Amino acid sequence: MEEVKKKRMLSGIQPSGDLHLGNYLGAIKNWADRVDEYECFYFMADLHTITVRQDPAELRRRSINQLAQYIACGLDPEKNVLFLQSHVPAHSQLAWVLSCYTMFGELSRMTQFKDKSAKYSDNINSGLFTYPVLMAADILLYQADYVPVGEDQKQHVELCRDIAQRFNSVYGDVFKVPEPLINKVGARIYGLTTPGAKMSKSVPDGCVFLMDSPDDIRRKFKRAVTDSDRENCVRFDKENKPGVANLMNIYSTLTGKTMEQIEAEFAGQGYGSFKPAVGEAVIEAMRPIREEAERLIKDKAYLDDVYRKGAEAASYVAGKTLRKVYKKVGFYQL
Ligand code: ATP
Ligand code: LTN
Repeated sequence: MEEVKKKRMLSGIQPSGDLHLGNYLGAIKNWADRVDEYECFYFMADLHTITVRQDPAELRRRSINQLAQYIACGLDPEKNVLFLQSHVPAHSQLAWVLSCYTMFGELSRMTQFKDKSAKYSDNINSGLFTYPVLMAADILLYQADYVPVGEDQKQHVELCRDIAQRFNSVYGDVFKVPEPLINKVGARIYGLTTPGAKMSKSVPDGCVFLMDSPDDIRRKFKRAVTDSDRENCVRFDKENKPGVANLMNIYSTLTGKTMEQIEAEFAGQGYGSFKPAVGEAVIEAMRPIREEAERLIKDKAYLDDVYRKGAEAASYVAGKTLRKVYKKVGFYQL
């Protein structure tokens, strides 16, 4: 029987902060679960991070620590291609070509550019502006079918599709036109102290980092915001009790229990027992991840080897696309 070729999935995360429970439940855990179905490429987008100023030592530390954390979360390097963007020069090379097929007006409309140029008004560099072109290169080099991203990145993937279609209309079918895969709404985790906003590293008090100690996690859950109606009852009501709903969502995702089962489990007990119980469930879920990541971080030779093999596998695929593009646009071949 003929073997069916797996569809290809690709995504990147900027190594611009430590990974948290939102990243894990909203993204990485789902990636790890998809490995048998798809051929998967995941990379650390270090080239993208320097669109805002980075401390070089911190960037270096995060680029390797994040790999350890990805592996510890279940992204097996034997089954997924894991690599660092700057190790594969084809990303920068294709980005230049694509920048000549991307319109100034298109880039001006990107909401991330507008947000970031307001936030970093003293450093509106051209990399911040052309960020989506590099992202399009990341995706198109691998002929990816699907790109799992958060809602905020959808506009960039759509621009990538437009660039691919524009290029293809001139030169024939060079690029696969990718589809964005947007995380389900249920996968959105909110901050423990700010249930109206997503869990984010910029609010560290309400953010559970994968590398937090059990004591840190306990403390954060103790301080979690529940609701203001003083009902003190564990009930799933997103509208009126967003804090409780968020904790229930976390608990449900980790234990597999339904909202009804959780309501029954804590009936008559109030938040005093519920909050620590969610904290303990998170501690237990994070423990093996943290311990494995700590072990891997000490094994730099192994991590370097993963990056080396990842870059090799990625370069092979990316190189094929880049050569085709160079030929199509008319660069003289030796
Ligand atoms: P920040 O913490 O500064 O808001 P971030 O952690 O969102 O940044 P990204 O690189 O934008 O970092 O996110 C990486 C992935 O994690 C994306 O797929 C994003 O959708 C997902 N993600 C991030 N935060 C959450 C969250 N709170 N809930 C669910 N998924 C999340
Ligand atoms: N811009 C994305 C990170 C990113 C990415 C990519 C995601 C860079 N290149 C290619 C998917 C595909 C972000 O900030 N989350």
